[in-house]
Amino acid sequence: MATPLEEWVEKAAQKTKPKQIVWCDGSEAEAERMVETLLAEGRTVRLNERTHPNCILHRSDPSDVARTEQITFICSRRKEDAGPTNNWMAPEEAKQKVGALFDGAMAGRTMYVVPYLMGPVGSPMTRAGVEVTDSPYVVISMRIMARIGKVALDRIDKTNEFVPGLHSMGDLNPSRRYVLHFPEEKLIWSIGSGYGGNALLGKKCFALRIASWMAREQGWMAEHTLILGLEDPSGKVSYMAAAFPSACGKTNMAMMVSALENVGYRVQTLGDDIGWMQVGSDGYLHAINPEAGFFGVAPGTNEQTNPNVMAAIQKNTIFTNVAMTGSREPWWEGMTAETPRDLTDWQGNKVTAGSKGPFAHPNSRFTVPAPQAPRISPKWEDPAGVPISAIIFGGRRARLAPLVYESFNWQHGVFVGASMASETTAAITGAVGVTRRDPMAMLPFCGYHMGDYFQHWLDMGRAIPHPPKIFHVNWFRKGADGKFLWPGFGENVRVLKWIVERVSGKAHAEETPIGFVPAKRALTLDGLNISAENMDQLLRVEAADWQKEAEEVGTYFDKFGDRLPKELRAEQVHLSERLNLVASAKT
Ligand code: GTP
Ligand code: SPV
Ligand code: MN
Repeated sequence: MATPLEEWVEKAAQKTKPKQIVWCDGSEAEAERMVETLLAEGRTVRLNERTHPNCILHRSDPSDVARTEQITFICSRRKEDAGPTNNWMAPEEAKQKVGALFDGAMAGRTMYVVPYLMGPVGSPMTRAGVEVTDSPYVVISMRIMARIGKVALDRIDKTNEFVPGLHSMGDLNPSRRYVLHFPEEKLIWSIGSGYGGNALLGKKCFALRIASWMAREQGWMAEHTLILGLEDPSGKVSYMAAAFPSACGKTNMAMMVSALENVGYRVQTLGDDIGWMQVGSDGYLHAINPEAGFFGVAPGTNEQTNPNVMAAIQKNTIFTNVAMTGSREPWWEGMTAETPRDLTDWQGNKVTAGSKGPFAHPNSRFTVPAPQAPRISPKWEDPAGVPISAIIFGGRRARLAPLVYESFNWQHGVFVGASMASETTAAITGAVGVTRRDPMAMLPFCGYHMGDYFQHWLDMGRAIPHPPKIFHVNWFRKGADGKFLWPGFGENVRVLKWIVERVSGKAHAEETPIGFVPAKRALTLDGLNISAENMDQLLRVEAADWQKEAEEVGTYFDKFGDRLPKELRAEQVHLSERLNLVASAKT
């Protein structure tokens, strides 16, 4: 008798009509066969075997270079359950309309069946998925990003539980591109894209959109967070999860080489994009990284900004849409001060004297196995996860938000997350640099009504006996000259140190209407060449600007109607009142 998995694969094959079906085991030999297929297809090349052993460069279709939010839908039975921040399509309509595109979509092609686990083997938080795809690039990417093959099949055989995901490249025409989620059925359909979060279905589709829905049903959290450990001079490690929007610094922070290593503060890497969190038997919120690799932004990465990333991606790495030097090494803007001669751009064209950059796509990326991170934490695959003592929200705010502030308590921290905003980046198709609200960095990833999601955060706070403290950071504040005020990257450890010291009640802070900011001299700035004036600007809380912000947040909250938790409205009103008090004290 056929298993539920075999039945589902059979149904997918009947619809898409591939010429053959290959069940993937995740082996080295299989990966090698995929690479051979990709080389023959002509959009992939091998990189320099000596400098970059077992590395390839893949060039995606030029119309398919980032996550596409306009064609991403939540197909819940009721429209109101998707909420005002998601695109919605009725499940029957979605199945008809997009089902037609899947009809015969794999004709003449191979269907690969990729069973995978999200989470470490043996963790109670781990879940299984199966992606069928006609893209060998997706298969080798999934092999790095998740645990695929036998480990996953074994689990599915035992439980018969898996999230099915149907993926086809389709014809890559953006007008026939769809990423659909059926949360009640726990089903994913994606067609017309072979790039990143659109196509690696374990990542955003399962581990965030479907998982956020599951998490609310089951009392846990699925969040767009890195996970790191900060080791102090005594050897104690404090774990933190940080939620920043796409291309706002998670990978870099998780893999940071600390500027305070010489005094004993080191950063350990556990995850760079997604955290699944559950209350542990010790009463702390425990986090696992459901992924097994990092899909990181290439541009801006170099030996100064992040030597750990540079070391990690020397081998066994897939580069996508980066440029290539004459000696077949990967290259991108920000890697070296000078553009190398004899460069090939991300579309495979020779760069000539008249060529205009950028030569690597701004959302070009590397896909690298997590264990290659030089400071991977010994606990990164701990089935129990790690206890989180701080949750950090952040984003790109050229103005307004100080370098760091601490919320007054969990409820206020949820307000800080819910009212977050950030300037858009190249990780998403569309305009770059537009400030938009992105609650908890989950705007594109929350699989249900955002108002209910806020309520879930509030409920979780009550369910965690020892809740993490909640902070907000901004590495991207700019001065009047338009330059970043803060050096960022490895220097960010100075902020993490203050955060950990606040958690243990040691660091000094000054109370402001928006929360606690570091008191004068509370941040360790030894060895950093930064002017007192810049530090003042970085930590300044401008009441007039914040009053405007509080009003805008109030208007934003109106969107959620009666699904906005009243606690958050109260927090917004209290913020305005505190700001008014400060303003009237001044005059
Ligand atoms: P996603 O994978 O899209 O979720 O992105 P991410 O949040 O992991 O962002 P990532 O660390 O890849 O950084 C994105 C861009 O921001 C890169 O170009 C980095 O070089 C840059 N960046 C990261 N951290 C800092 C920082 O502290 N300061 C400044 N100025 N730039 C940073
Ligand atoms: C993001 O956009 O947040 C990413 C990249 O992490 S992708 O996987 O393409 O969604
Ligand atoms: Mn991300």
